[in-house]
This record gives sequence, C-alpha cells and structure tokens, in this order.
Amino acid sequence: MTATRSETQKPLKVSQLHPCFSSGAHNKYGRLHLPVSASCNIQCRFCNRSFNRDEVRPGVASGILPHGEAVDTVRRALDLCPEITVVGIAGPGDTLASGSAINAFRAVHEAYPDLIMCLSTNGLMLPDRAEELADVGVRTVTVTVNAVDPEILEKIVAYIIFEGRRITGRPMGDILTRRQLEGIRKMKALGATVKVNSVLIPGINDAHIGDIARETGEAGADIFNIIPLIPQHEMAHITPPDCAMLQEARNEAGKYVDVFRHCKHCRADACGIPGISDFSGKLYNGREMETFSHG
Ligand code: CLF
Ligand code: SF4
Repeated sequence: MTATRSETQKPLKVSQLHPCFSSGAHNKYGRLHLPVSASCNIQCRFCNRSFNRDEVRPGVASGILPHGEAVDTVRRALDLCPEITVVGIAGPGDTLASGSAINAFRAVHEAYPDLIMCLSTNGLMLPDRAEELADVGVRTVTVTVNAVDPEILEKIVAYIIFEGRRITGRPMGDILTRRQLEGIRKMKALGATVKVNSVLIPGINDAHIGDIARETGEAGADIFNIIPLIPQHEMAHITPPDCAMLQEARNEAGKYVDVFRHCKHCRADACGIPGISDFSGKLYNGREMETFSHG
C-alpha cells in the first residue's frame, strides 16, 4: 500500500519524499510534470524537437501547458494521485530559457507550500536564476551535464545562445561547463538537493562519465543519473549503449557520487508514481502535449 502526502509530510526530508532522489521513495511517492517550457537556448546534437528555437517563442505553443493553468492542473493531479509529493518542470524545452517555469512554480508554491518544487535544466541560465528558484520553493534541481571537457562537449552540443549571441566550438564548451558547475554550487549554497543527469553516448562520452561525476560531485551534486542515448537528429546513426556499458558507466560514476538507478525516463507531462501509475492521459485529457523531458 502506498502512503499519502498527509501521512508523510513532516518530519520526512526532501530526499525521503522525492521518488527521483531516493530508492526508498521511488515506489511510494509520485511526481507531476508541468510541460510549460517550450523554448530552448542550446542545441544538443541528439535533440530534434520542433520547439527548439533560438529565440523564446511568443505566446503559447500548441502542446504546451500555459503556466496560468499550473495550479488548477496540480489540484486535479492530486485528486487523481494523492501520493504526489513533487511538482517537476522538465521540458519539453529548457526550463530557464523563458520565465514560464518560474512563474508556474511561484503560483503552485503559494497554493501548495508543502509540495517539493523540482526543476530540471541544461544549466546555462542556472547561476542567474538560482536565488529566484529558491524563492519560489525549488528544493531539488537536476542539471544535465553531458561533458566537462569542452572538446567532448563540442561533439554533443552544436551551439548555445548566450547574452544574445550564438556561440559554438571551444568558447561554447567553456561557457556551458562553467555555468553548469557554478549553477550547481549556487543551488547547493541555497540549500537545494542537486542531481546530475548525463546522457550516455557511445564513442563520445562513455569513457568520460567518471570525470563528469568527479567534477559535478566536487561542485556539490548529491546524486548522479545516467540516461542511455535515444539516437535522434545528428546522432540517429549511433547505437544506444548496452547494459554492460551502462553498468560500467554507473560503476565509474559511483566512485565519486551516489548513483540513482531507478530512472523511468519520464515524459514532460508525466503524472503518477514512476513506473507504477500514469495519470497523464486523464489529467491532460486528450490534449496533445509535447512528451520530451529532461527528467
Ligand atoms: Fe521530474 Fe526529474 Fe524532478 Fe523527477 S523525473 S524533474 S527529478 S520530478 Fe525522475 Fe523521471 Fe528519471 Fe527524471 S524518474 S526521468 S529522474
Ligand atoms: Fe534543449 Fe534539452 Fe533539446 Fe538539449 S535536449 S536541445 S537542452 S531541449
């Protein structure tokens, strides 16, 4: 039998209530994703999302939840799944490329202060928005870090849009890595729990996972999650990692930081207990939601 929020709120810690930050909580508690973030500010070579524009898209894109509907969506999700302890925003674009995620968190945190607000981001804008995120109740943050070596990062990210400029090559790698590590340090200093996600890409970063875990661990990351590549876009020709490669990467990462092994690769509109219940169809009621998520 699963626990309800009212049975479990305090004195349990975030790490005990969050299905993605604790093996013990994984089968007990649920998370709701609000797909409010349409645009992105970088271009990963494995991502071909049509929303992935250089500029913030004006208005409300089809398949995106308007942030003004966030509170009502949370209320309906809790009716469907009272085990939800976490409201996450994980896509389908980057959560800090526009103000939608922070606006949604602000409204939800005010209405439901006991729920954990959880943000997942590529980290480019994290240093600039860290205080604001803490203010709107974000207590868990995931940063996707696919390399900490600019030469390797160049093979994974085509460009970033930073301070109004499109930046490629080595400067891109330097800026993105510096900002990701700085963002992790800032969120830790603000009391957040931080997870790092790495997409495992055979032939590109499979021998580099230990370095990522070491550097992000030194910056303060609490937990590390390895996501096997879904071959798409410029990486459509790459064979995804097999179980042995995934295991090896987890072993390497585990030398430096705790490894999370229960990830369900959720969609950006997921609702329920990961791997156990899924209410997103009922919740979003046939509306076509973008499904990509940074998790
Ligand atoms: Fe969502 Fe991600 Fe927060 Fe969890 S998912 S934003 S940390 S509330 Fe969890 Fe899903 Fe894996 Fe993500 S199982 S994809 S790790
Ligand atoms: Fe942006 Fe995420 Fe796609 Fe990378 S994977 S381009 S961060 S939406």
